[in-house]
Amino acid sequence: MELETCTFSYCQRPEIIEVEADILLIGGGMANCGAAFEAARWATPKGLKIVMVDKAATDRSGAVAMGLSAINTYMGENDPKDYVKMVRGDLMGIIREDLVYDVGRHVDDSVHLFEEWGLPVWKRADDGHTLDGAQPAKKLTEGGKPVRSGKWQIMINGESYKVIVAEAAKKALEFNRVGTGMAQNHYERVFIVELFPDANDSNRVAAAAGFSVRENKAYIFKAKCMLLAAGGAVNCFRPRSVAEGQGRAWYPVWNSGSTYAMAAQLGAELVLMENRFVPARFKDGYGPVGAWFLFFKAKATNSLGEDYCVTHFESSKAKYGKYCSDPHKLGTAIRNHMMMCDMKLGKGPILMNTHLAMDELAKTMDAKQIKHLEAEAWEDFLDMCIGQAGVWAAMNIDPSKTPSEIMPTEPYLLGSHAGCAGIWVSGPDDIAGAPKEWNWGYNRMTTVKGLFTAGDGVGASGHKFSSGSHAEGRIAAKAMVSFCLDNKDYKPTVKKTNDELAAELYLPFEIYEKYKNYSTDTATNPYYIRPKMLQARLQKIMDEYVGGISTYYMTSKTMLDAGLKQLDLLKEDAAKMAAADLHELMRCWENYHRIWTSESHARHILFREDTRYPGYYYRGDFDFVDDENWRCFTISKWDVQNKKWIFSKRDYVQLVPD
Ligand code: SFD
Ligand code: AMP
Repeated sequence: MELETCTFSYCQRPEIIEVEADILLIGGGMANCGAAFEAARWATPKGLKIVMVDKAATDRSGAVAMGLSAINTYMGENDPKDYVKMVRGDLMGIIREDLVYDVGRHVDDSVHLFEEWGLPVWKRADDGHTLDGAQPAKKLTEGGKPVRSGKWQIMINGESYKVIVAEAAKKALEFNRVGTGMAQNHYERVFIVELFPDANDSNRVAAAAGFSVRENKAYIFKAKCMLLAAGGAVNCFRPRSVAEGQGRAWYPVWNSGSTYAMAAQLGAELVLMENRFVPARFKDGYGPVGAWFLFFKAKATNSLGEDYCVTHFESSKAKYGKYCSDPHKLGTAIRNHMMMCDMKLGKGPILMNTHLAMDELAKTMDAKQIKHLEAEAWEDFLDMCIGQAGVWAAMNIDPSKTPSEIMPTEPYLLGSHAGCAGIWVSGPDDIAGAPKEWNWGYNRMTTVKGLFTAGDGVGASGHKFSSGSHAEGRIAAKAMVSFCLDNKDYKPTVKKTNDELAAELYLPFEIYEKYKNYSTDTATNPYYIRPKMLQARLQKIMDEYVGGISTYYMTSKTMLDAGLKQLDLLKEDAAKMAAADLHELMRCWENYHRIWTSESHARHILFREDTRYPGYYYRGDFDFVDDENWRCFTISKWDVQNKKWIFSKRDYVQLVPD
């Protein structure tokens, strides 16, 4: 196939801006807000420059954009070792225990900072009642008792959670900017497309190229080290939402796999990319269920009133063995599996019995307290998933009277929630029993020199959530400051010229302008494909062959082989994507990142010959959990020279006894 090139013969050349930094933060989400805060403290006195670049406005970017109603990881009275056990159990026995422990021992400090910065944390009054954030109470650091929804989760008034965390990050960046004499060190609405290796060392990161989604400007950032924390991957699979509702998803639609794709393209090792997260969510609005299960103590049942976690317990245990041997500790994937069993039997809709839960809680309450309880029920969604409150209002659902349907969603790829896809990283150097190979000098550095990650980027270490991602960003930031001090004389150099890089970024513009008059409808053209159509094709392939909703998450070698063939064709067509404006240009590059992420996911599922995560995906040809051969890390690496994927297994090592 003849490849198109951009010579700016048809589209306008952008202004090219080169920015130099010591530490580059790619993404402005929870992890990188933590990193900015932490790095500024240590880097500024040493004269090290920090730059943050976010595709959106940091105040409302990433997964926490809408806010959250709970912080899902807070140790408090718990031992981080128990946290490791919980994460191991939930993720079917394969995690990097050094990384998880490291998050556990640091996470509370981030939560205490959030409260210090103004985030209202609910407290338990002496009489046992709930004091929401508006009522005066002692802070956590002063001995205030949080309202625990579950063992690890605490309730917050979190509509403005991200704004609060971003404010601290922006202040830290400002401190660094003034302290090091920079003109600007926070770039919003700049989408990073690709990372580039150093001209003299192919395994070292040197530069990141991106473009403004508002102005005709291309950016080349050069840095000693980078923290790639651009979130997880959404919209790789065909979503349940259609037509008028499309665009709604549970995880943030603007996290398009940039983290995994850009790391893979550089040759960084990825781990457990077969893992995905399929959350049970309130139907159509994607409202999270945790607060309902844990805080309101609601039960989900099938339409006959049966509890699927009871009726399908024995059969699941017989099939998937020890990972569902304790009815009180069923992991997220296995709970999904049991729900799906009933759905396949036609026993849906599956209902969250909000009304029964509220009746039960109201038994010990007076009228005023009941009103407060009802407000809490609505606030759960108004704080983090406004669309779900909209569905309730539109469908005349009063949660104290009517149950709501829940559904398993389309799959998401992420490393910070109840999933663990991601990048293989160096761990802390002080964990007893951790293999030497798990630490190569700098905490959270990937296998590419100078490239770090955190939050959704770090693989084999789920259940960090918002707070753990922030803490992990801080951990990485400290290591990055050390890295800079150890590499003081390093000057990043890139093989390609800035002009060549800008031409690559703007190629979809050139294609559009060159060919747009070849048809009467600019959406349909023999010479190009618009990103919306390409995305639909990607989603259809992933859905039908790689275990999406249309096959009830089922796939197999034959299906994956067929899907991978189609992905190859899609990649050819992707080189002909066309963009009419800057927004569409971003859509094109998001799709490239999604395709890389999706291919890696499919190839990992193919490599792992067991059904490690029933309820997330099934291999019809290996429908069992095989601990003897597959309780191990699966590692992939894109061989940059030879342009092929290389797969291997790496030993799982248990550090915290059962
Ligand atoms: O209810 C580029 N999460 C929850 N965490 C909790 O602690 N409690 C909850 O209640 C949680 N729930 C929840 C959660 C998420 C969502 C969407 C909902 C409900 C509806 C999870 C956390 O939010 C999540 O774990 C962390 O936010 C992960 O942090 P991080 O930093 O890994 O990702 P991010 O925050 O999404 O930030 C990504 C950033 O990258 C930017 N970006 N920038 C430049 N170039 C590119 N190419 C880029 N691509 C992306 C983004 O703009 C963003 O700034 S509940 O369901 O359990
Ligand atoms: P969710 O709202 O589903 O994202 O879950 C929020 C938190 O609650 C996460 O820590 C989940 O692991 C936990 N959680 C959700 N549902 C349950 C459940 N039925 N049992 C135990 N923990 C749950």
